[in-house]
Amino acid sequence: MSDRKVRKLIVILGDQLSPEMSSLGDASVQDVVLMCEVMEEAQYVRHHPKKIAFLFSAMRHFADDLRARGLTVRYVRLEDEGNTGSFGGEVGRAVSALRPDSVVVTEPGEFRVLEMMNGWQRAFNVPVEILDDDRFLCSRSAFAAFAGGRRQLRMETFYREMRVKTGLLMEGDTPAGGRWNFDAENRKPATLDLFSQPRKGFKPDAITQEVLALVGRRFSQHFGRLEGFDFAVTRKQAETLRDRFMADHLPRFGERQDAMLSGDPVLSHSLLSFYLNAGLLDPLDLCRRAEAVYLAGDAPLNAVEGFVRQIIGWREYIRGVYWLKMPDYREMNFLEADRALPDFYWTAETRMACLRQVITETRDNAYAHHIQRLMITGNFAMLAGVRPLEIHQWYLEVYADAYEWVELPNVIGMSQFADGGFLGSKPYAAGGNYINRMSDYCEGCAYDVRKKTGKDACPFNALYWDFLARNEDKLRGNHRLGPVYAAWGRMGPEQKRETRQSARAFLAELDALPKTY
Ligand code: FAD
Ligand code: DLZ
Ligand code: SF4
Repeated sequence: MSDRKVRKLIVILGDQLSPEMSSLGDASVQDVVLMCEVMEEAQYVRHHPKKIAFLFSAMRHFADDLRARGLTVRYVRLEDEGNTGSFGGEVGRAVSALRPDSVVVTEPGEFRVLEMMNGWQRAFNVPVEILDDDRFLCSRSAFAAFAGGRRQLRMETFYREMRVKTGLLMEGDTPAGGRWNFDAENRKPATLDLFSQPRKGFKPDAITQEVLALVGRRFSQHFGRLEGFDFAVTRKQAETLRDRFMADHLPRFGERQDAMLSGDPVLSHSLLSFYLNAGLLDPLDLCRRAEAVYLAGDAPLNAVEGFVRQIIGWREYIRGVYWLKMPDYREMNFLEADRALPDFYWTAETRMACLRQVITETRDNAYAHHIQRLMITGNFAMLAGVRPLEIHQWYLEVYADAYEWVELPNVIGMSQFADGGFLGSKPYAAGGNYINRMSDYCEGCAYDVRKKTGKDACPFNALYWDFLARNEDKLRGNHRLGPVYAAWGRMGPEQKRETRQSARAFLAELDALPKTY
């Protein structure tokens, strides 16, 4: 490696494991690919051990794929001698050792890392080219053009543009089935016929076993169980999961989207976000395959449209908002929430069965599906008034699909309404009734979902009204909340007092809990 002239040093990050990365565009034998396992990335937040194991193993497998393509890879393992522990340190070390003509990298998924990259040219005295990440269908500049000077954005408008742009589920100029959105058909409550077949994973191979030993040794103090790791770690394995989802679960994707059942952490969700976000699967390819299943008559339109909307709609929209609004977005706190994150988010020790269930699944699987994240852990944090930055950090640490570009707007905007309604039109706030309708959690709960106030009443009930009352001056003008404020207005003064007193008593108990994590 050291005797020949190196043209480009191509840097590939842990979530850039796609053969078609823009940085790999015209890669040749004259170039060197740099991949590095670094402590700074594993610990700037304390990632779930399953996420670290997944990425390290997938990175090692991807490096082997690149070598099989004839490329030279400089792969730095976590415990290799001389590992400086950071991206910047490793790029600097590689530049000194190889003296490349230039450094080439695809833009990262986090603002924090982009800032580092912007300093490399100066720090290492070498030209650095940062390319667009064209795995996304909407570039940062195209999204900025869409956003224009609007004060509020809406996903639905963006989504329609993406349908037209990609031609997905289009019949000429009109949407398949005559409607853009079939969500109204996708809200089936929790019933036992929604249970799905348990998902089969993969037995760890020798590379993964070595990584599991490393992660067990170095990251055992992080929240989350490493045991039972069975993720796909190669593109081929991820494609197997993709094909199983298309055949076995996509047809029922829509109707089960909002339901939650204790014995089934996945239902008909795809469980593909780990692989999409790390680059093992391609979003457009996934949508085209889903469309083909619909066209073949093997899945209904409401299911396929719902799935496609999540990917070319929500996923792209969320990324657009992230880059449009960073770095200020991270600090937003429209509702001025100021409570510490309750300790039970780290221990799952709470009498509230819904939170206990979702946090336990999160600890075990590094996964929870969308409604669990939004309407259980997110809803509770917002109702209780938890500081957005703290709950953001929790989400970034505990899910194996979490990278700031996708996690932050989902938390700050969608789930906490901390951006004041830039991303979504109203807060996703709900009391126990909603959770009871959409899940089987309340059956096993120490609290009574039908009771509104008092020590054994479901805490979500009083917290819901307390949240609305507490934030009335900020939220009353929101037209989508008109009916709920009207309902609050109809309550008698005694009922209001009792409700708010019940919420205050619960929150005081919460604040008195010891902090152990
Ligand atoms: P499915 O339900 O099968 O959906 C298919 C795909 O659509 C997903 O794989 C994902 O790529 C995409 N998708 C669906 N909803 C969204 C969305 N709101 N934003 C972006 N993409 C979406 N998603 C992440 O990938 N990483 C995160 O860190 C993350 N944090 C979240 C935090 C909160 C508070 C909330 C409410 C949502 C978050 N999401 C996040 C979005 C969503 O919950 C996950 O993408 C989804 O649960 C992943 O599981 P799945 O692959 O089974 O998804
Ligand atoms: C999440 C993560 C972790 C835990 N470790 C590494 C690593 O050691 N090396 C690496 O290249 N990437 C890692 N990642 C993913 C990065 O954090 C991610 O690429 C950036 O946050 C940009 O999205
Ligand atoms: Fe959650 Fe309330 Fe139902 Fe208990 S009763 S599971 S706290 S919603």
